Amino acid sequence: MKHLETQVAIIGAGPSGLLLGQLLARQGISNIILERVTGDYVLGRVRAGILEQGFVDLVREAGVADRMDEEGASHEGFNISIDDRSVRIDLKKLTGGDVVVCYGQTEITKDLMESRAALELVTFYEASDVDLQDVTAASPSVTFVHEGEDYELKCDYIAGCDGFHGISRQTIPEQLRVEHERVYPFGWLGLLSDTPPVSHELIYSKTSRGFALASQRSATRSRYYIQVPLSDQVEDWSDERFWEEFKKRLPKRAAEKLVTGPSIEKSIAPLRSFICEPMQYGKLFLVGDAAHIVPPTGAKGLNLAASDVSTLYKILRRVYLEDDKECITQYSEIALRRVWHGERFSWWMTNMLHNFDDMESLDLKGQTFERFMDSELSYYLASEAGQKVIAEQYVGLPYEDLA
Ligand code: FAS
Ligand code: PHB
Repeated sequence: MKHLETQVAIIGAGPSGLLLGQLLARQGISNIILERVTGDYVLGRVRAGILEQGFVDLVREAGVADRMDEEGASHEGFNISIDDRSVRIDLKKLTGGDVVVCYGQTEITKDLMESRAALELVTFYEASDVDLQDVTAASPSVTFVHEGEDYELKCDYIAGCDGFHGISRQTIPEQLRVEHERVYPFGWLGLLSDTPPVSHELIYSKTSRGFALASQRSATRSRYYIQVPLSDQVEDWSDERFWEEFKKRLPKRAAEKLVTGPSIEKSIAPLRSFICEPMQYGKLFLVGDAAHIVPPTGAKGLNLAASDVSTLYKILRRVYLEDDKECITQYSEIALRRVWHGERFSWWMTNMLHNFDDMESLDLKGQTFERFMDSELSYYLASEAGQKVIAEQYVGLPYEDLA
């Protein structure tokens, strides 16, 4: 058994773990990251694309914003269309100046990985059998296997940044966890292509055929989604079938401009709302997808992970730089307040924009539920007050400071 020590053990080298590790290192707080798969595998997962201002500010504070500032695109608005009627949500005007940045999660992760390597910070990729020990004791530890060697990593705190399928959440005793979940009766088929985006701003499109989203990664790379039944497999969808269906779900003016091409990535993501309460137990803190999942309709998943990182970073900075150990009790309450707002917005946008007509929903037949949601969406789009409600949440509610 090889013995190691650090101040903060981080489980998972996704955006949560890498961003936290970078912020802590810049304050001289030592940390070691344990990641189950290879760095290339992490980079191969195509996920989020929209960054709230809070996330952008945190990336700048982490000192890895150069490429994001150069290649990221500032978006001052986005569009919601119902069949062929489009309404532009003017984020900048409705929020008094706030916007979002379009820059892929893959790129952020790459920038963080490169910076971590340049700083020679320790990351164990392909670490297996990761197990959290004595998380309620004064000195917790993490055991794992790497390249056939057994390790014990002693630490002061553990940040569980290991996503929905990680080990950290399961370390909180089941009888102490309250888990809220809503699984949606459809998924998102996503396609990435090196084709010019159909619109310079995002289009969230609700049609009688189902939902579609036109997003992007750059002026030459598009990211598109369509709602599909949960029973569909990605093999059921050739590129041709995707383009034909996607075009039918776009507003006419956009459909006329659609440039198609071969997919460079294509996958189906299930949609769920999930929250684990509390988000901490002893010296263990759950961060990002390890604690919560949102349907991507509100572009909140990655952004909620960022606000968790911000709260935990502020706490650990106060613990180590001001010797204030009491403040750790604030984490879960502060993190959950913002997470629930993000969960509600994502649930609301998902209900308003998707077709529920082929399933029983809540206590209503799909068609009836859908008619309520049509009315809800039309009401909010028809007034500046309603659009302001959407805009304020889309750009991201403010981060909360520690008491
Ligand atoms: P991640 O899941 O990204 O990272 C967790 C890491 O922990 C992984 O690298 C994993 O390998 C590792 N790990 C797991 N178990 C471990 C163990 N036992 N030991 C060591 N390491 C372990 N969000 C949006 O805002 N917009 C989107 O369009 C969007 N699309 C998505 C599509 C899909 C298919 C998925 C799954 C998520 C999507 N999300 C989207 C949400 C996504 O961006 C997450 O919010 C984001 O990846 C969260 O980052 P992390 O918390 O770091 O978790
Ligand atoms: C994306 O670009 O992947 C994206 C953008 C906005 C969303 C979801 C996904 O709401």
